Amino acid sequence: MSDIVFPKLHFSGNRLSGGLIDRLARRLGDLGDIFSDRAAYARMPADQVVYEVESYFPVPDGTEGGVFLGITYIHPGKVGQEYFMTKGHFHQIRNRAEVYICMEGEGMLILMNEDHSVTWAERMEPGSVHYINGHTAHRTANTGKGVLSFGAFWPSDAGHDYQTISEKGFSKILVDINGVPTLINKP
Ligand code: S6P
Ligand code: ZN
Repeated sequence: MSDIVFPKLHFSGNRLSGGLIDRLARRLGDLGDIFSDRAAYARMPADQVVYEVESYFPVPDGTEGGVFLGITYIHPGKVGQEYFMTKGHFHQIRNRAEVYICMEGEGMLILMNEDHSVTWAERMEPGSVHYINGHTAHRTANTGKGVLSFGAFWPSDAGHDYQTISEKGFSKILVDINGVPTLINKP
């Protein structure tokens, strides 16, 4: 299999091209269970795009030994005081790690341990590199006024467990308190 030639991709600063790129958009209507302020959520348009992801999957999902990559673009905004953010997940194979590299904007990488007892956050700014250890749930929030974009690189057999986060969430949420992104216990 080592003789397969993979295309060289190109990242323009706001778009990935050159290969078979998978594109998805997550709208408020797709994210009903992640935001805490239900009344604020109900007042917002369901078709508003919260984030977009461009991914490159050079090998079939589940292949051991490959690497996937994705660029995530989170738009600025809040639901109530909670910043626009990704759904968040554990990897299906829990010990699979991941690396994020922030390219544009301001944000926070929110992390939670496997038994949900500890949630913490790392600040993202252009050039910041984040190693996400296995067994750690991860989600990102845009705390700035422009788009937050970052690259992600993860093993092709990692898989995604969204169900656990959908049912239990993270133990803390990231909210704007007087202009300062602050982690607080989930109401
Ligand atoms: C994949 C990696 C990212 C996220 C993306 C969207 O392992 O962590 O590419 O998929 O940031 O987040 P989510 O939680 O909706 O997949
Ligand atoms: Zn991941």
